[in-house]
Amino acid sequence: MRILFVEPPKDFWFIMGQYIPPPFGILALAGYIEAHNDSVEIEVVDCQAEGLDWDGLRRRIESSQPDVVAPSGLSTSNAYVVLRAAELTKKVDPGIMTVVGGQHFTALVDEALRAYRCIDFVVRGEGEMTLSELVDAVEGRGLLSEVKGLSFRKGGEVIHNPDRPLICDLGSLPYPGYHFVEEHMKTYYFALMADKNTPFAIVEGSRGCRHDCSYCSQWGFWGRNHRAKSPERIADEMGRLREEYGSRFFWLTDDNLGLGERTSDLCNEIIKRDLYDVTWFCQARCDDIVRNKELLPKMREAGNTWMLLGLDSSSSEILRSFRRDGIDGSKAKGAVDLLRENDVFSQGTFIIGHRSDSHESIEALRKYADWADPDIATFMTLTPFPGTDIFEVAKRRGWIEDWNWSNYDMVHAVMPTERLTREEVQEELYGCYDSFFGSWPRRYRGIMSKNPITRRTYQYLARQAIMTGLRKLF
Ligand code: B12
Repeated sequence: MRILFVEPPKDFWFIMGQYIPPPFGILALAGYIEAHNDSVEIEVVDCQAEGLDWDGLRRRIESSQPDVVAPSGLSTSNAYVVLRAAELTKKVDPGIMTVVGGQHFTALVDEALRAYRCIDFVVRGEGEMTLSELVDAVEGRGLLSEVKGLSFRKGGEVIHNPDRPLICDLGSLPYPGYHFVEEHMKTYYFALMADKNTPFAIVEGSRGCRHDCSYCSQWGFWGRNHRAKSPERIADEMGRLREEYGSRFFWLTDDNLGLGERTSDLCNEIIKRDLYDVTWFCQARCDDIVRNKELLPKMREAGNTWMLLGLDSSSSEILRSFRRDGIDGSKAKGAVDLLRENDVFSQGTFIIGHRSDSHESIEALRKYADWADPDIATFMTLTPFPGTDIFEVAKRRGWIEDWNWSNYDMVHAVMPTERLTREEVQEELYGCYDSFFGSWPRRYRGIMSKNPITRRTYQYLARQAIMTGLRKLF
């Protein structure tokens, strides 16, 4: 059997500048299938890295003649490109099996299988074992009805097999299949976070999160039990990527690195391996940063140059309704200051469009962002991702005005608030970027900064790339 994993052509998220990311989700799956399904031949086509459009992808499917096409899921905003890849596959040959997965199709599995005949199978939740057993069943070594985590159509009916328990030990997973995209490894880059000439790779440190922020689809998908790879394993993955492909900038996928002993051990491992020229990005909570401030110099020494912090809101009611216990103004400001003292670039994210938001409350948020003063602020609209509590409430109460999944990228407003129309929320988002980055002292400080990341980021902003992108949304 031959499986073609596909990263379809799609737009990049302009807020973060220019980048080409490795399609980590399907590389993890490809690595697992290679290790567990001897009979399978694997190919990965990455349309971003190869510069392929839809016609190019059609030609690749034709020439590869796969038995199965499996497009990468990632986010709700990619739902249509996944469907388009499945549809294209069926046009090339209706006999090719299509399998989709990831957060969006897991949350809306029933609707997806009923509405889109181009999808044969949905793998719900964690993909590795379910896909592997699906392959076995299709090859006659098992029954479809016994593959946990699988949904499909049978006759006129949609069948949902029972859920699959999560893999207990992430260390048991094979190394991700980066060798399937070996020829592109020098093509992957993240211009702002490293630079265009620094090969970029994604390293998965853990799955799941112990927190349960109401807008986040992660904890519902992976569960609240946080499963982590060991520090040795993570550093080994970094080391191998460095050695085999020259990767020197890593994005750690952990939703919350949870600064503490594990992070300290990870830094020790990186330092021990003498990965002196690598840098890395992570996401962390500001309360953890403040609590573990003594760890920051070691993190910087180990190459951590950029940290993303969810600062969210200045309103304690909104923070409470997001279930952001432990986050407040003093932690936010404290964390940003500590990162600056330790020469780590801080990206603070803020959310507008809560049901209670008004022009005044968003103005207060702008002032808060200005005061907290992260190196960059990323303002986002509250987006009801399927699978979240917010989605369920918003759907039930009829708040969602825009059902175009491509717009679920947190820069399109898809819901109004009690006091603002959807268009006003969108206009306010523009106002937030304009107020933060329009500040001349901040721009001057950025462009003149000694820190190359800060300089690069503000040069990108100075070219008005974000503002132009945002304006085009109207
Ligand atoms: C790295 C990352 C990025 C990178 C790019 C990654 C890439 N590969 O292209 C960048 C920075 C570019 C990015 C951009 C965006 N991202 Co992002 N990103 C992540 C992050 C941190 C890690 C993704 C990852 O590799 N995870 C590990 C892999 C193994 O998990 P996975 O992809 O889910 O795949 C597993 C299963 O889902 C399933 N599966 C997935 N696809 C498929 C397909 C098949 C066929 C099968 C069988 C199974 C399957 O099997 C896999 C193995 O178990 C996640 C958070 C997280 N920790 O996962 C957010 C996350 C995916 N991003 C998110 C969002 C919203 C975005 C953006 C819209 C921007 C934004 N506002 O943040 C853009 C969209 C860009 C675009 N056009 O694609 C949200 C998605 C929420 C949602 N429900 O839609 C997440 C969950 C963050 C969050 N906490 O909310 N992102």
